Amino acid sequence: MQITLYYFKIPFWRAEVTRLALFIGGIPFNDYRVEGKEIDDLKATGLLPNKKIAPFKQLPVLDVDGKIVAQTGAIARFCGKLAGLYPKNNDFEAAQIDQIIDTAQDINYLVTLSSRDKEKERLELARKILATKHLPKWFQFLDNLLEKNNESNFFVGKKISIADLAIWRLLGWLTSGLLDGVPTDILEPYERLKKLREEVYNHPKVHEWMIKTYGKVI
Ligand SMILES: N[C@@H](CCC(=O)N[C@@H](CS)C(=O)NCC(=O)O)C(=O)O
Repeated sequence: MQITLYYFKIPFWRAEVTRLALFIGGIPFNDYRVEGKEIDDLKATGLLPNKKIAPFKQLPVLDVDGKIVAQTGAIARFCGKLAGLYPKNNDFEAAQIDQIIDTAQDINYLVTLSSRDKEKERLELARKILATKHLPKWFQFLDNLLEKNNESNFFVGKKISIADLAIWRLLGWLTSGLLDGVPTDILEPYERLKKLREEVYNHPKVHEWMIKTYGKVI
């Protein structure tokens, strides 16, 4: 099977969940980072660098033996199954993982909404509401779900899944300081989310990927 993942040249959760799943699972893939004119072409024509159509003019897009599929969750689940990080024979655990990926989408959407205003004061207010109301609420929900899993420090069952990779990288973004108004210590009250981050960072393949791909742990 020939797999190419198209995404931008950044370690954003939408791509990193799949890149990491494939890397952990030892599945070879082409980690195609779209840049420059290729991004302009994608926006203008909807065409990927391989001249195939990105269905929603957005990335990530996965090419599997010349066939295309889009949407972060669909791609992560497909690759998660290949890599053994998403169950093939346990529909309930699969749904539990899905609920986390869907939550990552919801949180991402809240950040997008808070970034829309170009006017400085309104943007600051939107970010303040994000950082003091929305994010704490969703972090607490996630922390509660982690507490319910007695089998490990991960979201579902005994082992790491695409749910953990998605939230780990999403949290990496939210605490990076790149989002004005969102403090880097915003995770401080959430012991289980902090533990989850630690577990994922300590995974030897995650560490190896970081060093190999970015030259450092990010
Ligand atoms: N619902 C899509 C959203 C993907 C998305 O928003 N991708 C962004 C980059 S993170 C993008 O391609 N933006 C370009 C655009 O929408 O023009 C998914 O889950 O993959």
